[in-house]
Amino acid sequence: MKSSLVILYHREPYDEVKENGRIVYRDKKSPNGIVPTLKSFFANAKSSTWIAWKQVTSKQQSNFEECVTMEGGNESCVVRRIPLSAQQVKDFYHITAKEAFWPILHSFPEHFTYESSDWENFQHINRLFAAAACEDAAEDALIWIHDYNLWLTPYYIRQKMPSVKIAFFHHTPFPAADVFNILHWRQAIVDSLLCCDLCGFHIPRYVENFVSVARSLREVELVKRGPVRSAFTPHGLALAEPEMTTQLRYQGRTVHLDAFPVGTNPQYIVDVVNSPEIQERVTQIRNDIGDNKLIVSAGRVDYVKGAREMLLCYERLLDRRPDLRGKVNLIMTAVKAAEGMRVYKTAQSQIEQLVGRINGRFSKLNWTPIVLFTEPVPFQDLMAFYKAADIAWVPPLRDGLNLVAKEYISAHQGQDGVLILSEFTGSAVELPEAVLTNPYSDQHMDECIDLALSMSPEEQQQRMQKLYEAVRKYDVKEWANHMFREANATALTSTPALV
Ligand code: GDG
Repeated sequence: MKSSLVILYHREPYDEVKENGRIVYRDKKSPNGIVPTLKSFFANAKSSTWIAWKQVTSKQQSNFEECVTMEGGNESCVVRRIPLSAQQVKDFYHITAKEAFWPILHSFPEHFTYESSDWENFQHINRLFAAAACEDAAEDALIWIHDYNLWLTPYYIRQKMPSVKIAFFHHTPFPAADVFNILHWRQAIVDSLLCCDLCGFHIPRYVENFVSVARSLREVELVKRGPVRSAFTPHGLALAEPEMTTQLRYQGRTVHLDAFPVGTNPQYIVDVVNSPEIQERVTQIRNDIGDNKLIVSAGRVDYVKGAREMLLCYERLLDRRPDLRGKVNLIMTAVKAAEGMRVYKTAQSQIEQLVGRINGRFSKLNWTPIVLFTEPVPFQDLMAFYKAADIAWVPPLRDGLNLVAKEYISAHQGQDGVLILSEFTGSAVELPEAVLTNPYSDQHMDECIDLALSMSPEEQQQRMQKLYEAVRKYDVKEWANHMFREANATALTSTPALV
């Protein structure tokens, strides 16, 4: 049976475990994150395909099982893995994506490297994804593609399947035209995105940036535009937009545009932090640090995430305010990048050196200012850190959205806590009651940490209640539901492609 829903996402939706010498594809343990939500739609469709890539050796390639079903799953919900060699993965994900696309998407043109990119490999892998999708999709299927790694798949799919419905979601920021257009391959990328029925972004600013890129390169017609939804702050913030384009027309096709930010799973986080086991961990952490203020910072090592700026601010804090030495603790996860991502080496050593310097300068026998984890901490521990922390510090220089901010809010259930959030994250437009900070300004960073450390419990609660309301309303299920609603609605207004 052909699939009515095809999801293209770089990660597989299960954990691969070996049991009695046999490989079993088992449900992922944690229901947090995007994959479990997407998977519930995948598993509930009458017939569906999930397409991801899998690294294989040349020996494994010869008898590679491309299609698998999950343990206990519906036989008509198939996971298709595109087998890639280590070299293809390196060229595609570690070099072309991370050294050329990522810096442009995050408005860091100074990190952009053209020479090392392998565009042909990128095209080839996108073609493999598109061919797999076309093989499985029904004529009227919905194909949902995720992120810039698959930028070209809409084009390849559209060539073969003019009437299939294509929705694309960008998880990263979409930069202004004068930055995006640095990309040598900009026309091919934009032509492909213009083959979609629905192109989704986290916030209206990214939609508007995409529109200005499209208009700078092609004769697209603006069809519909209007005020942004009430979920978004329309004025006064770095990434605020009062209005947004919702329909374009190009070569006889209507392209719907929309902003619907990814959410988290607040109920699950609340259940975890309220469990006796985590409550005990939280009490233990609080007992260990006494009356000290606890700050948490979580994320991957990446120069866009602002860890360096945060650490320098923390160092200035301890320099400026000797009264705080011994009275404040920072727990930081800076999960190191996969082997082979040379672009993150400098960022990682910067973090390690700064943490070493700060701890070396200020530690006392009974107090260490920063505890750093470079390996991922277990999810339960992270939730205990969130719950125990007085402050979450989220300082990216640029971030598509940022889920850590939403997870911290969920863990505090509108009661207490302070969120310091960079204005340059997509989340800031949804969460204006956070302490919004400008990571490009030392002075502003200093003012924000001072404010967070001295905020009264009443003000904390006032802000957190509003933040919690927003996070609960736009959770990860609402994000996926929004996409399905909008993608289905496009059928009413779209005209099939001219072939
Ligand atoms: C991309 C975009 C966009 C962090 N440390 C640990 C750990 N984490 C988890 C957090 C959170 C996730 O990693 C990070 O999510 P973000 O949203 O902050 O960032 P990216 O990974 O860069 O994701 C981003 C997102 O896509 C969704 O569209 O928001 O802008 O860049 O869930 O909890 N988890 C565990 N241990 C850790 O040490 N277990």
